[in-house]
Amino acid sequence: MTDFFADIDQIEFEGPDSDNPLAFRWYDSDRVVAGKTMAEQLRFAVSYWHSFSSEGIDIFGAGTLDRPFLDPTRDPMAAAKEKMEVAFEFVSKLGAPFYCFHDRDIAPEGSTFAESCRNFDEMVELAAGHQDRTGVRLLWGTANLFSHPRFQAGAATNPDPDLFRYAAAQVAHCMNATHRLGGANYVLWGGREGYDTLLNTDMKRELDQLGRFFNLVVEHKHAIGFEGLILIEPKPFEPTKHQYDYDVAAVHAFLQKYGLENEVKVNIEVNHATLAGHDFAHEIAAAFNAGIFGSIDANAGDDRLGWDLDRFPVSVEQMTLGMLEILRGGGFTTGGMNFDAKLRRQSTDRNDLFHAHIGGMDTMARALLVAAAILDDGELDTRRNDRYAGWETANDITGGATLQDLHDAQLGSDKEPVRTSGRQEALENLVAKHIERAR
Ligand code: XLS
Ligand code: NI
Ligand code: NI
Repeated sequence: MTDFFADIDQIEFEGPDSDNPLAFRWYDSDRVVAGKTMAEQLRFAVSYWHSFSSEGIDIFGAGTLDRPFLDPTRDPMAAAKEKMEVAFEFVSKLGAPFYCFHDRDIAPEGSTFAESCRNFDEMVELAAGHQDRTGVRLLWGTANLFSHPRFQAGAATNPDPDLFRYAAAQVAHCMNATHRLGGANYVLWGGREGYDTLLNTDMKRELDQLGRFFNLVVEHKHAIGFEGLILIEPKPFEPTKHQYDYDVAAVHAFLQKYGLENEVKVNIEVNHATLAGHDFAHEIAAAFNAGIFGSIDANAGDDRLGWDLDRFPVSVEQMTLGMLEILRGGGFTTGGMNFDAKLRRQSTDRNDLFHAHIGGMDTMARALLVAAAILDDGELDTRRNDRYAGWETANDITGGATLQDLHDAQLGSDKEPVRTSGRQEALENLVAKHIERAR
């Protein structure tokens, strides 16, 4: 085991009054909240790409973070092995139960597909050893079908069938590896599955290709006996102007059209919801309504910047409203909360990675406590149910009245519908009260 984070010991829970910046104030893994431990409710995962495979580059400048194993002059496999040791040191010291990766995060691309597979297989065996040694588990794996220039026009939706074949092979290999590592789920993020201009794009054809691709993925899942969920991660745009997996509603319609609605669920990312013009909570509720809720990429955007900022979550209120929908829906099964979030480019101390995750985990843990308190108290749900109370006696509508029947009945009645208050502000105050009080 490395001592890359030499001055960090195991991060422990110390409670809300602690002043130790390297302790949890809210995330108490064994504490039971809403029927399960916090660890079971939240199922936190560290994302390998932002934390260990990215050095803080932006479009204007070079990397700023202290990640010596990303030095391009080093032997790629030796560097990948060191990176993996650092990753497992970090996740174990943090006390997160899971991690997530793209194939290319853990192993370098080779000069041929076969060499890439060999590199990856070698690193997967090492990961299996690290998992056994530390008890850290894999929440999900995914294939990177967007970084290499070969994917400039997408993967499954590429106009060139050779690219479709290449992507299919890469996904099969990554699914096998995820299965080998006991991964709880497998994720497909659209990457470059979308388009920039209709001048060169046959949208109908590309959507059919994507439907075919996902059906192949589902068939492969069953062929290898993988029991986790297959998850699609919706995103409205970036890198392409129009991503096909725009939001939960678009993904649900797509899944129904291609016969996948009982096989594939969604991985909802907070910042992607914001980019689509939705609240995080809306996307979660939409997914539960459609029966396709799976997992969460926990991060945050910025109200004024319209791109995928991947900040660590800090808003207890925003996350509370999301957690409320997750608890109402029954919580996670095999999904969890992956911190698809990265350090700001000036956060250059090694320990900043701990501060970022501690803050994110405490924010989500606190949101869980507040959401559980709101449901336990019951007033919010009582008020919501009361708004619909009239439907309990609306037997004419539910019992088959025609439009003409409703017309005739209204004509013979002098009853005016009575308006009642939606009480939004009072309900917002109710949430604020629980945010203040939940401990
Ligand atoms: C990009 C996505 C990506 C996926 C995994 O915006 O969030 O990081 O989560 O491929
Ligand atoms: Ni994202
Ligand atoms: Ni994501």
